Amino acid sequence: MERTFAIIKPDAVAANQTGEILTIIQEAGFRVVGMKMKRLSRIEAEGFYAVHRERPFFASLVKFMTEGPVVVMVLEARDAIRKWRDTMGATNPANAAEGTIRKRFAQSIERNCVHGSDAPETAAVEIAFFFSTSELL
Ligand code: FUP
Repeated sequence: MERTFAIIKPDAVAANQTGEILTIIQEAGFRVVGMKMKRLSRIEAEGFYAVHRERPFFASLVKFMTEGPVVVMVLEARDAIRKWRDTMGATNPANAAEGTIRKRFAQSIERNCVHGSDAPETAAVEIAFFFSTSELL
């Protein structure tokens, strides 16, 4: 079993898509081992996306990620990292496959409704960024 880190981003929470996205997650066979709703501070969003600090979209991305509440989650499944990225679809919804979350709900490459870790090392860092061990059930 593997764990990955997921976010339902502010656009999807504001559009009341949280329930539908959770249904997709559960029907895909993930076990939700941690989940909370919170509003990211600017410091948290900048820290979470620190690898993108030099990119031209960084300031806009931080503004978007702090505009309203998000749902942060830890998902468990066999091959969870790849499986969740396949379930989300491509970063840019214009390139996302039919049936993926981003194809269905996302508006743009920035407002793309969900996040998922891209590798085991980043999953470990991202999970620890938001969850203590006792919050993973
Ligand atoms: P992903 O791994 O799918 O989250 O994608 P990236 O790590 O490449 O990008 C992280 C976030 O930066 C994306 F979810 C959205 C944002 N982004 C932009 O806003 N503009 C871009 O051109 C690329 C990424």
